[in-house]
Order: sequence, then C-alpha cells, then structure tokens
Amino acid sequence: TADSKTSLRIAIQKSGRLTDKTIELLKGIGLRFDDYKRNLMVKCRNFDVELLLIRDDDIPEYVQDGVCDLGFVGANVRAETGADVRVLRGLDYGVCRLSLAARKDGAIQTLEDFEGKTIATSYPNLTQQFLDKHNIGANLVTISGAVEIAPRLEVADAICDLVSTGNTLKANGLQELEVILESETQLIQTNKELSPGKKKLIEKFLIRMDSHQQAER
Ligand code: PRT
Ligand code: ZN
Repeated sequence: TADSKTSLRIAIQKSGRLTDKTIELLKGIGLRFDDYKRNLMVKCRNFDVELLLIRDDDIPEYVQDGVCDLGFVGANVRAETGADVRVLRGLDYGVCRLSLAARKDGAIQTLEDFEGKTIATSYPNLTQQFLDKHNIGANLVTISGAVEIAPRLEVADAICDLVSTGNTLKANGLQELEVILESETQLIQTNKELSPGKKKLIEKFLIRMDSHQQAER
C-alpha cells in the first residue's frame, strides 16, 4: 500500500475538466512541482507529497485500495463507482448535475413516462438506483461518451447525463426533466489505516487548504 512509502500520494485527473483547477488549488496552497503534464507521477519539491495523474474514473478505486491516500474527483464519479472512501471536503469547482433528459416535445414529459423506456447513460449505477427508488422499470444502455446524441440515433428514448450550462441538451433538442445528483469536486481520503506521519501530513494539508479556500471567498 501507499503507506509503506513516506510521502503522501494524491490522485488527480491527468487531463480533463478538473485538472487545471486542481493544480491551481495545489499551487495556491504553496505546493511546488516540476512539469506535471508529461509525467504520470510527480514529486512535490517542497512538501512530502507526490501526485499520481490518472483518468478520473480510476481515482475512487485507487484511493479505496490505498494506492493513493487522497484524491480529487467529482462526486458523480465517486458515487457511481461506489468506492469505500471518506469525503473530506466539497470544493467549488467541477460543479454539475446528473440529470434525466428526453426530447423536448417527445413522449417523455414526466418521471412516470420513463416506464418501459430505454435510457442511454455513462452512469448506469446511479441511474438504476434512482429508477429503483421511484419504482420505474426502464432499460439502460451504457455508453461511454456522446450520450446526448443517443436519442437522435434512436439508440435510446432518453438519456441520463451530466449538465452544467444546459447548452448541450438544448443543442440536441433535449430537455432536462429530473436531477438525480448534484455534483462537485470532492477531496477524498482512503479508509485504510494511515501511519501517524501521513495523518500529520493530511492535517497540515487540510489546514492549508481551508485557509486558502477562505481567502478565496
Ligand atoms: O479522461 P478522463 O476519464 O479523466 O475524463 P472524462 O472525459 O471522463 O471527464 P471530463 O474531464 O469531461 O470531466 C471530469 C469531471 O468534470 C466530471 O466527472 C464532472 O465531475 C465534472 N464536470 C462538470 C463535467 C461537466 N461539468 C460537464 N458539463 N463533466 C462533463 N460535462 C459534460 C457533459 O457530459 C455534457 O457532455 O459537458 C456537457 C454538458 O455541459 P453543458 O454546459 O452544455 O450543460
Ligand atoms: Zn472519465
């Protein structure tokens, strides 16, 4: 496990919507690193921290397994994977929602209308949980990208996808009908036992983060 090494290992998204904001936050609390764009693993120059740059989908499991001690990841991804991790902080970037949507003037206008329909999504677990909770039987088609074109391709009657401005839905003639999860970036910690040294490092890290966040307000 990561605990056998001394430095705190933090997983962040290698290249995507959360990357710049996360790096900015880490730099903002005083951490200094060399070129992070070209490497999978980057050592911090002035703090006992190393960053692991990976796909966001892999972050919850790496933290769950203790390969990394901490991670920055969307609540949507954490919840979808169902990883056993501790949420330390909610952060104010990567804000979005996971919503059910269907054709603007189509047959699906209310939650009940989803009964018996086909829904395309990259979030089959969260979608299924929501449907079960509301006693709706629908068929899920799991696809990994470009979910919003599925209705036009007649691959599905509806979708369940992330929304921030709503422009993508609009551009594809879809309307948002039901929010199933409000999401933001979260700082997560492993539930594996950590050494006293690492616990201290995390405390220091959190103090810096909290005062940085306060100063930003
Ligand atoms: O390669 P990797 O697997 O790491 O990246 P990825 O392609 O899976 O993820 P990425 O970088 O696209 O998103 C990372 C995280 O950003 C997501 O898991 C969310 O937590 C967060 N986030 C915030 C978003 C959005 N806002 C968002 N709008 N992720 C995706 N979108 C997409 C959405 O899927 C849809 O296609 O943007 C479109 C909708 O945006 P609007 O503004 O038109 O509504
Ligand atoms: Zn991803």
